[in-house]
This record gives sequence, structure tokens and C-alpha cells, in this order.
Amino acid sequence: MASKKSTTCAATCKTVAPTAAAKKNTLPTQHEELITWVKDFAKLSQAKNVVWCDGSKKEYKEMCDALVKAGVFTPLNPKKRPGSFLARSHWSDVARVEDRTYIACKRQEDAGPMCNWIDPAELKKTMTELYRGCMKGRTLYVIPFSMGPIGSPIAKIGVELTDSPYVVVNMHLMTRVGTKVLKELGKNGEFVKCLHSIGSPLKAGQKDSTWPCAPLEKKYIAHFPETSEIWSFGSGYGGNALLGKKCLALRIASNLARQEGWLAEHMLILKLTSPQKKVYYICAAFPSACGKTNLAMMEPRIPGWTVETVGDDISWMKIGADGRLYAINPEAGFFGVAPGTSMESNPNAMRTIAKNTIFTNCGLTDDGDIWWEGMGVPAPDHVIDWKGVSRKPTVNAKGKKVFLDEKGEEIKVAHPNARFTAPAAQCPVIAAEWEDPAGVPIDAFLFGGRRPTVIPLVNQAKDWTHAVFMGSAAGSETTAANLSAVGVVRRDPMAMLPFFGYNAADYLLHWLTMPLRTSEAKLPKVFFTNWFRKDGKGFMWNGFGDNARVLKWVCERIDGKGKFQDTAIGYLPTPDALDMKGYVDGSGRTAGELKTVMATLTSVDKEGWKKEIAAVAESYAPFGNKIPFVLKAKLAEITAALNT
Ligand code: TSX
Ligand code: MN
Repeated sequence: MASKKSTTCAATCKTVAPTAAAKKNTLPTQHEELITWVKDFAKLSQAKNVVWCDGSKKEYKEMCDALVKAGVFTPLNPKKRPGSFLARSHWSDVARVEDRTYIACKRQEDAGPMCNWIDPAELKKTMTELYRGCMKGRTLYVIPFSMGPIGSPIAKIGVELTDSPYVVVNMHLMTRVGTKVLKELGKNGEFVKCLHSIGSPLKAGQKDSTWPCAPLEKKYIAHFPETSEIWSFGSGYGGNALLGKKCLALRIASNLARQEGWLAEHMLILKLTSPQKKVYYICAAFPSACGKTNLAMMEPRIPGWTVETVGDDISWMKIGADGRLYAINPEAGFFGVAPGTSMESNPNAMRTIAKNTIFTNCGLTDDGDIWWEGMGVPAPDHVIDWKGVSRKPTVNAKGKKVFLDEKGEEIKVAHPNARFTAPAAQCPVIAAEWEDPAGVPIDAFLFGGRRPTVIPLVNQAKDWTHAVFMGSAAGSETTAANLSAVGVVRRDPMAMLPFFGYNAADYLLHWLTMPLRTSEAKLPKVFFTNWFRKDGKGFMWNGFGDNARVLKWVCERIDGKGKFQDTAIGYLPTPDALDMKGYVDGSGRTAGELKTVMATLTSVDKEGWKKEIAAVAESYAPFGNKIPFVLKAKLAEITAALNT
């Protein structure tokens, strides 16, 4: 499976002293700490052999071929999806496991109420026993990777040890991998140690399954922020296994960012160009299912404006020499939710995944292509579902093609969390500067959520404390799809709820101190947006390409223009402030109805906001006295303004 160029050291690894090996140049690095760590883990895990990944195209191809041979990957039709594969996970290993995700620091208070805390010494003891012999019969891959362009002053290096070839090929697409990273690391460079095992050793002669993993009670996604280590066990899926993404770039990086005075955020990065060719860079943080990837690649529905993509998920930002905040995308690919992605919702994502893409848990059509719900193409007359079962649709009472299981219950062909993994460079609207090691200067932050009531279309923060308050209040109203009580707001501060690497109250305090590191005037302007307001006719705002109308107003505000009203809750656009030329309401509202809708979307629902403020105050309760006082003061200030 390894390329000839990769340095393999079969069972001999245990007997060859790494120092000697390094001197003889049989390993691709002379980094003693790295070599010793790999050697020790190879010994503990009892891996059959060790492969140092070189990151080459050849290595990628050979590993994909081996995955096909092993029955893990189904090659897709080269005419329809060249260079692409479909993987099906085990039915139980389909998403991040939040209750098995831990922040292991010495003091529980440092993890805070939003993180699962566990004592690091205790957890290391437990996990060491799980890791003992966990790679029997398997290859240990060493993946040196860079989060961010190699050599960028904002980038960080990690090394992931894994027994999953699926992880290796996904890391190839999602990060910068291989020898060039080891070269940058040198003999003494710092790196984040990332351990990963699927937790399913192979006995001699035992036939492997196509998605080996451990049961839920043995799964652990552990972070040790005090030593910048990640230990993952038992899952091969996405954020549990591709450790550069959520584990390193958000949970560990948020700790490093606090220590070092920068920001590691769950934000897309987009480049917006006006008809006058003025360029604006905007970061946006939204909870899941708000369409972050869609916004990052959006096709504006106002002539002359263009959107280009810098990143769709994570933004690392440092203050530059000029005092402005510069952002890089630490990733090199997109690991996007497939269902719902269509030529209507995200044409540029559809173009990005036309080739060289790994699909996980999608449906497979008879012509060797993939299919999912909300793809915008009719359901096929025969399909293999994500569990590998052959299905034919039936037509339901509403005349819609649906798929039924053996009990006659409607099922999904693609798992709702089915994914595509694709190189960012394939995105037709990727910004030319997306890999600029210096990053791009950020003009605005957007926060948001799915809020069918009360929250206006767009609202500008009056000052930085107000901005942090807005971020802390982000969240989405629950729907039948997320299986809890419908119509309750699930708070997701800064869209970081599943990704905080330390006490969220300290995190808000870190945000509040940003103006002390530069001047408030040089920080991005901050806005809260809500594309999801509803009335009796459905969604009140078209969203998608029409969001460019909101972004245009945001740019006007950045430039100190744009008509606005100074209200109790922030600066709102006047009802006529947005450029609505050519807007056609998707629900068929008349011009008069549209006028009423725009008035509602840009006004303050005073009673609704009093309840909203009380709900935000309640969401601070778990922090007790740790919540920064200025945020409570901001609550009181807005309440007072609402009452006058
Ligand atoms: O991604 C979305 N965005 C941002 C796009 C740039 N979605 C999809 C969310 C699920 C991932 C949206 N859904 C957006 C949006 O702005 N707005 C909505 C709500 C909506 C859905 C459908 C219609 C209008 C609004 N219209 C019709 O169906 C005709
Ligand atoms: Mn995300």
C-alpha cells in the first residue's frame, strides 16, 4: 500500500534505534522527538509496520487503489466522476461523537460548562490501555501535516499517527501533507501530537471489515490542551478521525490562540468584490445547517458583485503589522455535508466535487454516480443506499418518489451527514490569494443562526462589547430534524459550542480583550444576520444569492455609508436601505407584501427582544461569576433601551 518512496520499516522498527536510523537517512526526518514518539507508539499499538507518508500524488493514488482492492472504496464512473470514490462507513460511525469528546486539563474550571471535562492523568491511563495492541495486524501511518500554507507565520504543524488508510487519503485532500512538512519542521520544530486509532486490531488470518471501528463506549475524542495533544480512539469518521480539522484547528488552536493573542474561529472566509472593484474580506460564524459552505461560494444575485472563497469552515486570525486582523484558511479542502447540495443551493460546490472527490455515505446509482436527497435531480429508479442495500423508489400519496425500508417506513438513500471531501483548489471561485501565507485582512464578522422569529435580517453591533455579546447570543431554533423540543433556541455561542477547547467564559473574555491588542477601529465591523425569518407564507427572505444584498449593505457600513437606524438592539438598515433591484420573492409575494416583509425584517420587535434578552441572560447562568461583567452590563443596557 505504501509507495516505494515512503520509508517503511516493517517489524524491524522496534529494534532499529531511531537515532541511528535517522543518521543512516532511512527515515525522512531527523526530528528526534518525533522519531521517538512514533517509535513508542508503534511499540504500544503493536502495529505490523510503520509508513511515513510523503504526501505525493503517487502515494494518494496507490492508497486509493488499495482501498478499492480492499472493498472500502467503490470507484465511481470515470466519465461521470473522474478520480472519485464512494466509501460507506459502519452504520454506527456516521458523525462526531459529542458526548465522547473531552477536554482533559488539570482543573475542571479551565474546561468550563460547555466542555466535557475529564482528568488528563486518568484519561491517559484509560486510553493507553485501549491503545495497547490496537494496531495489531495493521499499518501505522505517520502523517505530517500543516494547517495553513506551509511556512505561513499563522500556520501550525501537526503529525497524525493513524491505522486508517481512509484517514490518510482524506488528510491528503484536507491538509498539506508529507515530506515538505517534515522539511519545514526541521530537527526541533514544534508540532501537535495527534494519535488516532480505529480501535479494531486484526488477529492473524482474520478477515477485515470495510469500516472497522470500536463501539461507542470505547470511543474517545480527547484533547490535552496543556500539552497540545490529541488522542482519538474508536472512530474513523470525519471530525473524530481527521484530527487537523475540529480537534487541532479549533479545540487545540483556540487554546494556543488565547495564549498567543490571536483567534481560531469556526468561520468561513469570503472575498467580496464590488462593481468598482473594491475588495472586502468577510468572516462568518453560523451554527450547523445554516449554509456556511453555500455562503462561502455564493453566486450574488446583484449585477457586478462577485464572491470568491477563501475558506468554508475555519479561520485563523492574527493581528498584522498595520494593526488589522489577517486571516488564513488552515485547511486545504472541503469536508462538506452532501445532502441538500445542488445546482440551486450551491452550484460552485457541485462544480468543485465534479472530480477527484471522496464521497462518504452517499447513495450509488446504476451508472456509477452518487445521489443524495436534495441534489436537485430526480431520484433514480434503482440505487444502493448508504448502508449498501439495493433500493427502488415507490411513489407516495403526494406523487413524490420515496424510498421505503422493509417495514414500509421512509428512509434516506444518503445518510443526512453524508460528506464530500474535495480539494479547495478545484473550487471554480476559489480566491487567487487563498493560500497567501500572510492571510487576508478581515473587514467584517457575521454571526447568525436559524431564527424564524424576532431576529432581524441584519443588525450591526455598535461597539466591540456589543459585537461579542452578539456572538455569544448566536444559536438556532430547534426543528423536527434535530430531534429535540421544537421551537426552542439552542444557543451556540460564536458557533463554537462543540468546538470550545477551554472555558467558554474565558473565551468570551479573550474576544473582549482584542481591542487591547490593536485599536477597536482596526478590528472588523460586526453584524448579526438571520436568513431564516418566517411568516404565514414561509421564509420571508430568499437567501442564497440574494444575501449579496445584505453583504452590499455591510460593505456600505464598513465604508461609513449605508442608510441605518440607531435602535436599542443595534444599527439596523432602514426598510429601503438594501439594494432590492431585480429581487423576485420566492414565495410569490406581491410588491406590497414584500414592502411589509422588508419593514418587518428591519424593525425591532420590542416584546420579542425583551424575551430574547432574558433568554441570553439565562444562557449565561451556567458560567456563574465567570461570565465577563461587561456582557451582563450590555444586557442591562439593551434592556433599558428597549424599555424607553
Ligand atoms: O444555505 C442557505 N443559505 C445561505 C446561502 C448562501 N440555506 C440553506 C440552509 C441549509 C444548509 C438557506 N435556506 C438560506 C440561505 O440563505 N435561506 C434558506 C431558507 C429558504 C429556503 C428556500 C427558499 C427560501 C428561503 N425558497 C424556496 O424554496 C423557493
Ligand atoms: Mn464546521
